[in-house]
Amino acid sequence: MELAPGAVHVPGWLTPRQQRELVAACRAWATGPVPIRHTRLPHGGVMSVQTVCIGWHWQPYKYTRTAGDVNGQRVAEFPRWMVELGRRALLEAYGDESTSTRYTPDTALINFYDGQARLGMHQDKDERSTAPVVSLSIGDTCVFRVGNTETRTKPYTDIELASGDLFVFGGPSRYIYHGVPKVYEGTADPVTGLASGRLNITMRVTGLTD
Ligand code: MD3
Ligand code: FE
Repeated sequence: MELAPGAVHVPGWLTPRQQRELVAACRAWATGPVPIRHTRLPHGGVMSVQTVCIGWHWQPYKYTRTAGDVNGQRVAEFPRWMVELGRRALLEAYGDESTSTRYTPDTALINFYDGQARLGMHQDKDERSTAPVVSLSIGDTCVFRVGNTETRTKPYTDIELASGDLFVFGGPSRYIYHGVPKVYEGTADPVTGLASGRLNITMRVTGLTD
């Protein structure tokens, strides 16, 4: 369903098997060269969400190859299979073969939410590309707040994102304010391999080169 121009939600897009494979891959990245951590914000705050990045490392408010705020190591590479998954996601959401085959995400932010974690309303503006963002959710269901491009406050729409859901944000929705005000703890189906919590993978195009 299209929530706003360019914002397309596809419930249950990932099969249980794909979800299990993604959970396994994310586990390996979470314990890889740059371990998953609570990102520290420049003004002293700490995010309740835990994040690990691949391809490029995001820290507020830039992308680098190495994680200067964690351990200085280079992040794991962005795998080819994830580029293909991103293209299939775009094709599913927009149905446009030529746009999807040109889509080449080079980074993913992998967020892990326990039952208390939240993500405040924000825009994603650190990428130097206007290409769409592909979001995949696994595990506990959450409330996802889709706002507007002008303010971090009303008007907004609250929807639920559940395990296996795909969301693509492109076009006029690329710079929309959005956040995660609540996670419904214990709603995950353990067949995904996640015993508890919520995993969200967002693929992006940084627009950067080395
Ligand atoms: C709309 N993640 O990583 S996914 C983020 O569930 C982020 O972890 C949330 O917001 C999460 O920046 C929401 C949906 C999403 C992701 C990126 C977007 C929506 C977006 C970028 C632009 C517009
Ligand atoms: Fe975001």
